[in-house]
Amino acid sequence: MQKTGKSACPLNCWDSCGFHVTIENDKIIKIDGDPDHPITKGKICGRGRMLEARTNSSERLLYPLKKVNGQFQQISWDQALNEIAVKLDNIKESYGTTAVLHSHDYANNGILKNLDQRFFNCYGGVTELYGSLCWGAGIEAQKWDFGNALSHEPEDIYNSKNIVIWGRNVARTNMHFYEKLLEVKKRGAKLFVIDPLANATAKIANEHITIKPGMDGLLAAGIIKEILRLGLEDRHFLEHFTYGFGDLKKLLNEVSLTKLSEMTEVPAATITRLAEVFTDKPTAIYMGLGLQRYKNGGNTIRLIDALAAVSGNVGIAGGGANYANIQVGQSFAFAELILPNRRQQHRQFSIMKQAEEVLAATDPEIKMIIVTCGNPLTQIPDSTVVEKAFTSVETLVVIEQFMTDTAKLAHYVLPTTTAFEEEDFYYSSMYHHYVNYGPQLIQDTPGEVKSEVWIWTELAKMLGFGDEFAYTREEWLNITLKPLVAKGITLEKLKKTGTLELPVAKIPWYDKRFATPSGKFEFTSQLGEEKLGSGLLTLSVPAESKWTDPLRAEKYPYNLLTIHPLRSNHSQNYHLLGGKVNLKVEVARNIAAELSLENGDVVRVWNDRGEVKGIVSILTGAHPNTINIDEGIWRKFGGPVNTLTSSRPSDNGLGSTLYDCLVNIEKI
Ligand SMILES: Nc1nc2c(c(=O)[nH]1)N[C@H]1C(S)=C(S)[C@@H](COP(=O)(O)OP(=O)(O)OC[C@H]3O[C@@H](n4cnc5c(=O)[nH]c(N)nc54)[C@H](O)[C@@H]3O)O[C@H]1N2
Ligand SMILES: Nc1nc2c(c(=O)[nH]1)N[C@H]1C(S)=C(S)[C@@H](COP(=O)(O)OP(=O)(O)OC[C@H]3O[C@@H](n4cnc5c(=O)[nH]c(N)nc54)[C@H](O)[C@@H]3O)O[C@H]1N2
Ligand code: SF4
Ligand SMILES: [Mo]
Repeated sequence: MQKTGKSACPLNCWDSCGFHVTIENDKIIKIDGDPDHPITKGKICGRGRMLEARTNSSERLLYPLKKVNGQFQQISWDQALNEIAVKLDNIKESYGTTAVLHSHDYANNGILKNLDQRFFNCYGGVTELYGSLCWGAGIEAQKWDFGNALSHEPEDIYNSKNIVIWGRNVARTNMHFYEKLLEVKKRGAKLFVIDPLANATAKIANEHITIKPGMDGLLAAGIIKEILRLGLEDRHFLEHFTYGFGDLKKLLNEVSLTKLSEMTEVPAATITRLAEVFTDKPTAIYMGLGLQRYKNGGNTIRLIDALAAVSGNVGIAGGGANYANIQVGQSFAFAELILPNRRQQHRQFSIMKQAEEVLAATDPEIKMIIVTCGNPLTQIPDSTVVEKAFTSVETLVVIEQFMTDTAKLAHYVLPTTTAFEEEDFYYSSMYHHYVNYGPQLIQDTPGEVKSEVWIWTELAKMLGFGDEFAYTREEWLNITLKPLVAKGITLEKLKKTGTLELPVAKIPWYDKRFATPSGKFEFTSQLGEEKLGSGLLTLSVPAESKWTDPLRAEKYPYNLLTIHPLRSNHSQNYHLLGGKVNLKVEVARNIAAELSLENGDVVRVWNDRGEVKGIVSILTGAHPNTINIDEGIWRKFGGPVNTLTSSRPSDNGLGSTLYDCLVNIEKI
């Protein structure tokens, strides 16, 4: 018998969609959008639909595995967890708990996925990761400028006269925002896209401005310079609500528009025209995460924030420097869930540099790595070093749904449930502010897969802190919702409606009271000063460019972007696409012309970190000297592209520099 139920997409994505799932005989048959969801309104993408294939796939991991003499053998849960618990106990005794590294990312947006942190804190505190491959540089930047990284509610787009999509691949990565862009454009709003690639969003724009990768901060500086020259700045805002504007003016006086145009490779006349666009208010900026994955990423976002401030687009309807919406995640009771105070020892590795840090660690050495919700072999920069590090430890435990490149290296692989096999709620701090409920729709889970909540609970019992895990799912979910109950958000209501609006600011900073030390928008950041010795804005450029490293730029003359794939969420869907997956090397026209490359040619792309081979596809409208290879590709399909990328952290230490990468290319 068929029945349908509401659920939600668990994937790490801007959109956080509501689902309508069809089930027959305890099996997922089909996934559609939930038409009642206020934001996603019944539409979902192929990655969401593919969760059906993900759940029903014959390639799923169904039993605990242990590697014996280089081969995986099926073992019982009892054996797997007992052996892991004994190792954890011994490590604690002999080396201290920080000899364990918890390597994770955010492959699943369920709130209870964070219970891994509770487990490690109660164990005594392990080596944890700090920073983010994804958006770390920009989040930190906005904390310096505004005090937090907040976005306007999705409906506010209807108030914008001009919309600038700055390095966000909306049509591909944020489909419901794309729908809105089509709508507001029809109503007369003007759309500008600033991006080195002529992506599908650029195709619907009134104007597409291509730029040399990593140079967006300088473009923002140029636009501010022109706004000031033309006398178009918002003097009232600058005078009353900002701090450090004099420092910015001084910085801009040091550089000419001609120089900024030369470095950004954006014509000076375009920069002047953009000054008029930004001051023809309200103009909204929607930044993507691509533009901050550079050495200068934090400073880039800060200069774009500064542009929003100088042009008077901060805290007004239809404006905003929209980047992320951290207030969504900040709504829940995290500390009660993860118990940070329980840890007795503590060590942190940078997420970008975790491999190098594992290899270098001495006090104590890393004896065990436990991987949750992540696939470091494909997703972390400089894969050669990642592989070396992850094969160097005595014990690697990977909790997974599939035999990924990372799982292949493990000593123990623990098979876990998919979203529809456990109850949770889902949210994303990227775009909209609704939390979605995901019930357990499948009762009889395949093979011996277990939820992570079960895994942590059992391990906690074995290690003597079972009390900290003696809660039902309902109780766990209620703990996280505690701060919201007074505002009418309860689990009961969420179960009934499937989605609830969180009580967050819809037009951030409308009262012009900022969460910075000065209470103002800070062009010169006091937090930056305190943390890194200087909070001044700079005219910094990427680490791999002709301006910073001419020798490298001569050897490796092309900028490599590794943007997010259309049909996969990172590495999660490639193996489910059916047919052969090829590594596509997209090259700007000028590269094809210079090297006589044609569509379909097989090429080698390399630098001093590694190489990949793939098939040429020539891009129209891309900025000269730009190459793109989509990220997430498994080794068996020709990846990982992170063989080429650098683990260097961003300027403020908290972001990756995945797109700050020079390469060479040749036909083979
Ligand atoms: N289909 C799909 N959707 C996804 C994901 C996925 O894997 N697949 N992943 C989700 C996740 S986790 C994230 S973080 C988001 C990311 O969402 P986006 O920010 O939209 O995507 P990215 O691929 O990170 O960034 C790519 C965009 O930035 C541009 N870009 C790169 N460098 C520069 C630059 O220097 N300047 C400018 N102006 N633009 C630049 C690229 O050309 C591209 O258009 O997407 C989410 N949605
Ligand atoms: N070169 C390059 N590298 C990048 C990026 C880029 O743009 N370019 N983007 C970066 C960004 S923005 C991000 S967010 C990261 C994402 O990096 P990851 O989060 O590591 O990537 P995913 O492929 O989404 O997921 C990793 C694994 O989690 C597993 N998984 C799914 N659900 C669950 C679950 O519930 N429990 C457990 N234990 N496992 C689960 C999946 O099977 C998958 O193998 O990649 C980063 N890496
Ligand atoms: S991946 Fe994103 S757009 Fe696709 S269904 Fe999930 S939340 Fe929606
Ligand atoms: Mo991400």
